[in-house]
Amino acid sequence: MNVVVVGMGYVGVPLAVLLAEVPGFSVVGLQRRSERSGWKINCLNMGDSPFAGREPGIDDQISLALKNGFRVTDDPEILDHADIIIITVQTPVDDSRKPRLDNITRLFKEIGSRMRPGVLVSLESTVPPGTTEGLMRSLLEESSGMAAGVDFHLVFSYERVTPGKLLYNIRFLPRVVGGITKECTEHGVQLYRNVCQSRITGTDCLTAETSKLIENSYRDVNIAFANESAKICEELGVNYFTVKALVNALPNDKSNPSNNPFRSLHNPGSGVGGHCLPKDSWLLLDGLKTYSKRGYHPSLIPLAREINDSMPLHVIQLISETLLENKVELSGSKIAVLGLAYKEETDDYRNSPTESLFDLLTPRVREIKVHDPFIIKHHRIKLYEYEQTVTNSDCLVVMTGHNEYRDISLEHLHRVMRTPTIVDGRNVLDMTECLNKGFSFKGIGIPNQRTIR
Ligand code: SAJ
Repeated sequence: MNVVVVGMGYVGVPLAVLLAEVPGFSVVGLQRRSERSGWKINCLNMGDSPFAGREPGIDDQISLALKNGFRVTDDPEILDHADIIIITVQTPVDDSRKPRLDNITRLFKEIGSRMRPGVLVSLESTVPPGTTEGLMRSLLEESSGMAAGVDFHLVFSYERVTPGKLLYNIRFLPRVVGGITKECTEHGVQLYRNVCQSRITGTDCLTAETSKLIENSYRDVNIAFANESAKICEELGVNYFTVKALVNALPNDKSNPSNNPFRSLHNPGSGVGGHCLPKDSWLLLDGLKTYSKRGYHPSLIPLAREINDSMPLHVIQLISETLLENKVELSGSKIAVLGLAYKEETDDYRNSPTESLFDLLTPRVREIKVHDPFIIKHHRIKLYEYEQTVTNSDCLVVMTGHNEYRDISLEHLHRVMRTPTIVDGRNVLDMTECLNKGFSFKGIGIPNQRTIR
């Protein structure tokens, strides 16, 4: 069985190397030589992981895959011989929150012009509801002259990758497969049975596409609720994390304490980044616009996006407040930022809140230096060593909850900073300890001042 996985990113690489282990599968990764990702072709063919963050098991899985004949190419001719084609390329939204489907459109035309009868095409990239059965199906049919569901199979099956758990999530999280016909769905389910050891549910395309987007919009709304609640707690002089522990302690599943079907307050933070949450709500709303018969316009989901996108501004408010308490003007200050990645323990900085903070702060301060243990290079933000970042700074801002930031030496920090102030955007430092060590401290969700006696 010839399998082609298109797009060697956070979704495509773990899936391809797991499929390469399946007896009888000959797997090839197809990756165009783009400026951003072309380097992955040689990297993977040399047996190296393209991920800098911690990815348990990925190195061994890649070398095992190479032994099983896995390789990566930029030559689309490989599509001519494929029995299974899985598309895992990114589907971003532009600045006006419009889905950018140009890349995937070009790709589907190429696939359609090359694919053989009987091929199974599985789209994993997140798309607006209706895209698989609509745009993608017509692109494949027009460029192949074949009929979907008759001459070839077409499914949408969404990924649930999380940097740091790439292999685990594919193997052990439930999988949804939505086909344009029942037979297509069955073919898709059979494919994923080779890698997914959890429940695989068959459904239709539209339901699968909508489930993916509602799942991530649900998470985004929950995070927005945490962010708004944190601001309320700051104003009231209450610790949000104390409130969270009390609320989430409602009777829960005693046999599985971390599973609480009744309450699950999320964590507030310096913002919501990554490859999924910042865009998936907009993909959902775009699909709704296409299909909406009554012109329904959701309000909660877009508002949650605005709340989450406003968090870097809240961080700036905390920075200027704490500097003013120390008679330092923002305009003359030197800011030390810890964390460029969008979440802890990864090198992924796509849609990172730190990028927004950097853009908002740069014109308003004297200097801003950024550190991240997992990132050496960024296309427009210079990275510094920790010592260079914090020395002679007026405010230390924690933007990403990397584990190593939990152990920074406050004594050392107090010695090398010009003004000892801290703003904690990820609740990684202990306020009392910081205050005792002589710092001014503000944190998202941490009491600003005691307003109610
Ligand atoms: N975040 C918060 N508070 C929270 C949780 C996350 O501020 O309580 C922030 C993170 O710092 C990050 C952003 O939100 O900036 C996204 O974090 P995430 O944990 O949702 O991580 P992602 O983007 O990798 O989300 C993925 C999603 N998976 C896919 O769509 C493939 C999401 O559906 C999963 O729920 C999530 O992983 C997960 O739970 O691991």
